[in-house]
Amino acid sequence: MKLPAVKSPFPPDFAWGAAAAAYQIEGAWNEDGKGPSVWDMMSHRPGKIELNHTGDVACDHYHRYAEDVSLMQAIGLNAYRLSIAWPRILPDGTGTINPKGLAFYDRLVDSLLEAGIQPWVTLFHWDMPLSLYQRGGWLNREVVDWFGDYTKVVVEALGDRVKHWMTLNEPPVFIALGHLHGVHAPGDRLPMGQVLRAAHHTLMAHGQSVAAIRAHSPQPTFVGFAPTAGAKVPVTESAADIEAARQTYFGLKKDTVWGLSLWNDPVYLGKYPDEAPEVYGDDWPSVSDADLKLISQPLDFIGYNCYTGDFVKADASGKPEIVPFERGNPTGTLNWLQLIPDALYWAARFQMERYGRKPFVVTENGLCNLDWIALDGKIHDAQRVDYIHRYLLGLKRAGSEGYPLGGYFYWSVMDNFEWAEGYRPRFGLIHVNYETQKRTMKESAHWYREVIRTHGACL
Ligand code: IFM
Repeated sequence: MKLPAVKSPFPPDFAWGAAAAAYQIEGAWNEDGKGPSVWDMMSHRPGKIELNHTGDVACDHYHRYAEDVSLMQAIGLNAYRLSIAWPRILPDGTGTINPKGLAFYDRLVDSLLEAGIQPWVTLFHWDMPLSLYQRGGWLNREVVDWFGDYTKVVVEALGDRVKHWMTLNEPPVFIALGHLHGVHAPGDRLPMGQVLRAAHHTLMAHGQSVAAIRAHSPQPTFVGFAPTAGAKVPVTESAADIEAARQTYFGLKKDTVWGLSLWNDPVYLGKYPDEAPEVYGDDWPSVSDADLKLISQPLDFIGYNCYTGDFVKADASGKPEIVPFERGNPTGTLNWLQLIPDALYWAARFQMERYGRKPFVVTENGLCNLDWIALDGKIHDAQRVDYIHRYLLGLKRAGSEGYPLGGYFYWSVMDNFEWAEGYRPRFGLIHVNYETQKRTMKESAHWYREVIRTHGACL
């Protein structure tokens, strides 16, 4: 008897990917005409980054990209998420184009395509040109046009080969950590009113960039962005706990910009959450209909960077309550990274309930671990394997329940510069020896290869 074929929750064109970002891996910080970025400024200031590490050399990917692409091919990736360094293309942020900068991404994109790997390009992963910061950066409304013009340059150069685009990576992080808490570049601690104004400009710049991609791409595109927020997972699947988790996921809090709805509602629904003016009071910026129209350019997928989250329950009166982690709950080597196995299921479900059904793309997910090369020459990162496995099972459940899936990008393809924490946290599928630049595939890379080969059937 022939058994009926079981439909895979992962569609045939599912992107099995890994990600990285320009400043974290490229190095070559001042080569071939690149201008300085806010991260060059920040990392060169003594005491700002753990052990005063910088991205000056990083993984030297700028010179070693061919080897890196071969390793991606060896893992079997069919997609790689890279970011473009804005100051490599436009050293001053606007105006004169640096052809050598564009040529690097030209070579990288060609190598990826030759290796059968689709480039998914992020236009901004935090390295704003320093000269634009000196003109006000995200606080200056002109940033909307600066980012739109930069997008046009990149899309005109790469759009014949690149179909998949993301505008911004994790706007809540570069706005909160960079402009409110001062621990990421540019290192500012601004009052909340200014932070919210910068956030609004960021979203408008996203909209302008989407419009520029659509206007200048010579081929059909797949466009989105990559916000982040901790997932909220109900402790039980009772209706009350699910509702409590949903409310917490989309709720806003005064004095922070971490709420997912602050970023996603204007993008997908064309309006800020109704509660925003009340929550933020006098700090709330003035927002016009035209601004919201620009921000809410239709997107092709729901992107989401997801690492961690919280468990939530309804208390006796039905009010949401965060359930503290059990002592000893598994974490990464960064404390904020808690293991929340069902995170991707609940994130996909809650987001699609609110924003409609579009392919859900996990634009980042990963674990920083204590990885080193063992005496047998291998890297036994069993915890990373287990972490990815559990999160992918959550994603698989979402797919099995009919939520459309578009892709999964492990963060990161290789160990790299983890911002304020320097090179200590290792997230990679590939181990990097920063002294020799030797790359070694970790066990997780071999395991992920099998997941990709079986199109998720081995999960
Ligand atoms: O390394 C970062 C990345 O740049 C943005 N998302 C989270 C990662 C791990 O912290």
